[in-house]
Amino acid sequence: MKLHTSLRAPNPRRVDMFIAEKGIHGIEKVVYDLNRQEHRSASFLARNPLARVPVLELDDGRCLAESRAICTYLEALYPEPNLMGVDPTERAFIEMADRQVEFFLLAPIANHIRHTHPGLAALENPQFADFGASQGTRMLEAARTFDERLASREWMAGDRYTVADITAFCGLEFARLAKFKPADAGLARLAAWRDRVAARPSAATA
Ligand SMILES: N[C@@H](CCC(=O)N[C@@H](CS)C(=O)NCC(=O)O)C(=O)O
Repeated sequence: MKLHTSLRAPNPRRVDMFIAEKGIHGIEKVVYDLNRQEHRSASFLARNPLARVPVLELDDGRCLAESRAICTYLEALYPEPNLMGVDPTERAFIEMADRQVEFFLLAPIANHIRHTHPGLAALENPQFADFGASQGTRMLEAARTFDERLASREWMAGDRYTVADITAFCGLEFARLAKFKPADAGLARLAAWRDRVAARPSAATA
């Protein structure tokens, strides 16, 4: 298998952390420089016409895009340690938590940065500053909601570390580009959770 990916981007990092947590070795990496538009080359578009990384190329040549789909595939191939649930109920609740952090936290963070940060101008053209600012507000609202949620649970999906923690962490770490840190925003539970995730060896992937 080959992972088509890039450095310092939140969705590729989700898959990197997932692979690290699983202890999977031997997946070759092909790294694209997004700022140089390498992911818009004909050879990459043949793998994902939506021009987005990551993409996992299977040994038979088929290409799997979408971070969560890649994680689902790897979870099936490498069931231990389990990160996506062991029975129908747990799987559904972890998926719920993962989708919530993806759509309500990671997405506004990404939109906020893409539309306000000069470093992302090459990818998001044109940038809409007002939209970017409104997404910053959404990011803060979601961060507060997840901070409150962590009053009654240790991890995003409940009492154990799962894929939802990886998704939320990759989003929040990307938010540092916008100088957003849970601790600075007075979100003590989210900050403590972030430090718990950051302490895991898988967080060293970037
Ligand atoms: N829904 C996709 C999103 C992938 C995505 O947006 N990737 C970004 C990097 S984090 C990208 O490829 N950006 C390139 C661009 O915007 O042109 C997933 O979960 O993998």
